[in-house]
Amino acid sequence: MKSIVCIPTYNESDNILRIIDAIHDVVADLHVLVIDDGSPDGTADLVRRRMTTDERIYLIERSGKLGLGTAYCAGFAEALKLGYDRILQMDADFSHDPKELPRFLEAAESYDLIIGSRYVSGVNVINWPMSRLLLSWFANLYTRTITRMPIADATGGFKCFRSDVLSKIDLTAIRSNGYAFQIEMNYRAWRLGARIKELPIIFVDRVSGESKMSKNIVYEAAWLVWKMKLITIITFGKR
Ligand SMILES: Nc1nc2c(ncn2[C@@H]2O[C@H](COP(=O)(O)OP(=O)(O)O)[C@@H](O)[C@H]2O)c(=O)[nH]1
Ligand SMILES: [Mg+2]
Repeated sequence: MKSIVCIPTYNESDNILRIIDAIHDVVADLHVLVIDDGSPDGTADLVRRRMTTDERIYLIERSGKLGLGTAYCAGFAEALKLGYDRILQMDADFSHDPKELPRFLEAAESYDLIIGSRYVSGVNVINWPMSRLLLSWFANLYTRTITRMPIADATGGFKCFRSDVLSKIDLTAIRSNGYAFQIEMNYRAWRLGARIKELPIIFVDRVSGESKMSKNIVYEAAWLVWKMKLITIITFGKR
């Protein structure tokens, strides 16, 4: 089984090499694909330099900040093209603990989509302001209520797809970007009948660098949930 983890980056020069090292300390043969959006802080330069001595690392460089969703899609398409069987995703900022990676890989033996979940056993978020935690928690309640998708944490970004399911999702049709992107991918996988497993994880807010979260990301997700629901009703006549 060939596995790769996609890491989107925008101004992660404080984190990117440290996270790659931390990943390889845990799973030495896990390949890493960084998708950088022309970070002004030189994130891509650091990765490129490291690639000269480490064949486990790949880099996609895009011209500017084109958004998280399209960054993932570019990464997933490349990973599928390169023939990986398990395609993981995580953030560069240590909010997702690389020590969890073996659990994801093990779960991928029996599931098609594994989601690192902050809300599957209580609330496992450290150092977020209460306002952000409440927003995230209610966003998930909202998503679950409208879509009826049985996922406690549909907005998280620590996940693993088996390639057979990922390759059935039309990545070129995906337009959403922030939280909406995570919801849309889960929803599409779920509608395809993917076997989904939520693994409890602890999410720790970043220490270095800045968050790229914005209000628009929340509006986008709020609208997307209805859009997906309506498309499903129109296409399949199902609720
Ligand atoms: N390539 C790319 N990566 C991004 C973009 N926006 C955010 N990221 C990366 O996506 C991950 C999650 O973003 P972050 O700002 O930590 O979001 P938060 O944890 O929700 O506050 C980090 O690795 C960011 O560097 C983007 O527009 N393009
Ligand atoms: Mg973050």
